[in-house]
Amino acid sequence: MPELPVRAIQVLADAHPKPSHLYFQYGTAGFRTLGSTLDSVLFRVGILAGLRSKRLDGRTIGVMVTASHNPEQDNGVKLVDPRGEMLEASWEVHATALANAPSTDAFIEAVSALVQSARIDLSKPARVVYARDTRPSGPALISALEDGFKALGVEARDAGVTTTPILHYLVKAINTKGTNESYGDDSEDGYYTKLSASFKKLIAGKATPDTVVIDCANGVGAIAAKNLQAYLGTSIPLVLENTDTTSRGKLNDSCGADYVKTMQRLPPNLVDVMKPGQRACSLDGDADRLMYYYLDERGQFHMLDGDKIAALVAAFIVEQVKLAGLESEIKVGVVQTAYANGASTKYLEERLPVKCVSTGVKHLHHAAEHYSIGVYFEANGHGTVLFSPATQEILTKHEPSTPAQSTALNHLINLTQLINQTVGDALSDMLLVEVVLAHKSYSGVEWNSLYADLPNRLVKVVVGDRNAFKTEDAERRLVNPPGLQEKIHELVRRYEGGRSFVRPSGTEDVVRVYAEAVLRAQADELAFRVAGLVYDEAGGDPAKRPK
Ligand code: G16
Repeated sequence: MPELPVRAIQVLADAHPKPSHLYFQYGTAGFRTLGSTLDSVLFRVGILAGLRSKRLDGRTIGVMVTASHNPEQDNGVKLVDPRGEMLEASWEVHATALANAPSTDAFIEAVSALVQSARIDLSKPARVVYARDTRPSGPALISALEDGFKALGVEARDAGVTTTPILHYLVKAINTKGTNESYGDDSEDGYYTKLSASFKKLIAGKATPDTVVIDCANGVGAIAAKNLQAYLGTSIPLVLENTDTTSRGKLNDSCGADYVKTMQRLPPNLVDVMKPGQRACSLDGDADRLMYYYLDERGQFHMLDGDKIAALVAAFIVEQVKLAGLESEIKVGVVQTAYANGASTKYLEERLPVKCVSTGVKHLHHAAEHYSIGVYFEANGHGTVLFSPATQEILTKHEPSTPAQSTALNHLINLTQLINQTVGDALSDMLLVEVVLAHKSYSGVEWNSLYADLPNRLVKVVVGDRNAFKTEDAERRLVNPPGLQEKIHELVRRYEGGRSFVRPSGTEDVVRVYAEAVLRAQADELAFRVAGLVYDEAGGDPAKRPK
């Protein structure tokens, strides 16, 4: 039985010491904090990824180095399991334990303990594919990660600078290669070919979509969008904005999906670019989130967020399932989080089953797997559609009895190719939205009028210890600090259509407060009053109280 390469780990681990004063937590989207503090974490994740692969008989694990929508100085790392999904929850605990071992010796002990407890056969191969976004701290962190691979003897494939969804695609494509579940060629070319070919089939015979402006957040999405544009050719005119991936300080700065969603306004530099009625969308820093919007004739901004995307896409899929004559066999459902606008939940619940789960793609993804076709989107624009294996089989075997059924069946099959089912993918989702709009002959205006959003406000509160805030019921109720939920209830009752909840962020050191109400001023007031309660509870400085 081979032993752990203790000596190699020791030498290299000593070169990547853990900062003694920091605690790292594998949260909603992996480890995420200031890039300059993550060197030891990346080294250790290199080893952890190798062990995970050995545990899974040498299947390929993905490692993505990114901090997505966070500021440029942040960075992070997340692991991707063989089917292209987020790391299994039980291993998040191992990740946190390894990252926090205080010394090289303690780290080696933690690794040995993991090998024993998870019954890892060290004779198995370890295979990893890894990538990073465009952050300046990326190259140094990648080299720490590579030292981790070296220490354990991992066969590592460098996917270079690419988007999170492309890395997820590669992981699944590598692990399904040569099987009858093949997800596509395991290369970026395979990804672009799959998306563009299915898009072209889906819009064949429809009017060419109007020009779409894409705000690339000055991140890696700019590179991928440019590549995709070449594959799409003239099938859809795209104008790429915020594509500066090299100047310091530009990433996610006054642009990108998170800026648009939280500020509820256009990135300032698009003001002169967009024409009335024209559709535009924003990607985030690693291109897994998508936010659509347009300006009306009066120049007023209208946002089409993840909830609106879910409504548009779910209704279209339900319609195609019916047209294909598969209504009794294929059940479509939607998964949302507490951030979903109340109006969207009402709209969807009148049409199909809807489930609410905690924030974090992994929660939505798992819940969506329970439907034949599960549509999941977070309001922030992160989401996708999952077709269960049984559904995919029905689609390939079903024999349509009319030409109309045959057309709808082909649309559904092409959708399974267009949609990146491993994780939310801004570029794949953008093409999906454009397909549905082309089929329905909708502009942004018709899409937006599916339902009217309740005015809402999201506020961040900086507190001493966000872990003091604990929630239940899919984060809709606070159980700690004691008594605070009652005070929130008391406030909410005074607002017509009022709803508010408080939860600790898993990616930033803040507590988030969401509120909605029938009137804009009331939603704002409710959010700031609840934020005030949170701030007081956390013993914050009265001078910095949210107002
Ligand atoms: C990540 C997660 C999302 C989550 C978001 C915000 O997104 O993948 O599921 O909604 O963080 O999480 P929190 O409110 O806990 O900070 P991304 O795009 O940053 O990877």
